[in-house]
Amino acid sequence: TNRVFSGVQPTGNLHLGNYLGAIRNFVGLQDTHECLYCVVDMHAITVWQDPKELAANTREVAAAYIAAGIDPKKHVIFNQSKVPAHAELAWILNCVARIGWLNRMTQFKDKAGKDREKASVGLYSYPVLMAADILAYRATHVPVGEDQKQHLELARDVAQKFNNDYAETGGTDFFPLPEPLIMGPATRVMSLRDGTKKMSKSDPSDYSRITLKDDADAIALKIRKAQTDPEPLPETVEGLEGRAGADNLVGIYAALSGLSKAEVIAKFGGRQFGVFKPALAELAVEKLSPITGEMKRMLDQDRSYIDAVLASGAERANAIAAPIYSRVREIVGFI
Ligand code: AQP
Repeated sequence: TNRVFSGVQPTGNLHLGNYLGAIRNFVGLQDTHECLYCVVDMHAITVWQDPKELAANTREVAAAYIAAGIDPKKHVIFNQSKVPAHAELAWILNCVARIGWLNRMTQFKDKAGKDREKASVGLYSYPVLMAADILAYRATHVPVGEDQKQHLELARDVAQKFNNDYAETGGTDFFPLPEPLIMGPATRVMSLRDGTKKMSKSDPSDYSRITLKDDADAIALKIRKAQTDPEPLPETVEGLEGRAGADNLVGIYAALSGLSKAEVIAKFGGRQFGVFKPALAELAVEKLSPITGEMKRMLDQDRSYIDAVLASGAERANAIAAPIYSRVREIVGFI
């Protein structure tokens, strides 16, 4: 069977990159795959989170999933910490993964910063927990943004090594090697303040990202202030090369409209940003406001519904993961 697993961290500031690079693609897989979409709260605490905010942010991600169009009756929406198999399997996989593999992870290097000795051990072994998230369900496909590609490769290596290490007791082909699904024209949305950096939740500047909490005015303001150059838009897609800010805005327009970048350039090539930016703002508001409006409604008025979705999702996720983990225990030799 084809089983999809993916997750988003409840670390606040859920943004357009998370939506276009991940959540929107989750929605599109529902007709063809069995899907599990997780709010990865255990990943979130690899960097300290205020407990009250963590709870609110967990509901926010769940609300985004539902508002974006994931059907919680047909598919599974849950938070990671409610299903014990994630942590249990992560321990075993920590013993399968090699330190040398983790040392190559660029996200750790970026997030740990200069003083690496002060980073949490959890941040370091984050990719192993991510492998456990996926393998706990023997998921075959993982829709993610481009920045997660390296972690997915590690998950495949971990699965392969587990299967080999435990071949004699039933490991052979036990874990499928999960395939990344890096889909659509917006697999890497860039910061609105710096077109060479990815749009991110932790950027100190609120102007760097459009969040799923922004109203129409905030969206318009942030796009108006987005960093570009003084030239008008080029007449060809090739003309976007070396113009990171312009390229990013054209990419966002393409992703939101369903047009290709070439089609966006055909429409706006030669025009000034004074024309293009308001058009982009209008499009962004049109596409995002139904989702952000529904999120806000749920978070303000229907928290018990969100909690019920998460509770039912956790039960169903556990029903899939528990028997798989029982097999893992046997394969490893735990009695
Ligand atoms: N800029 C982006 N463009 C496209 N996809 C993106 N994703 C994140 N940023 C972009 C994708 O969103 C999913 C959820 O991400 P996450 O919350 O699990 O982790 P993250 O990558 O750490 O998120 P941020 O926003 O980038 O946070 P910080 O500030 O901590 O670095 C993933 O599928 C991711 O690829």
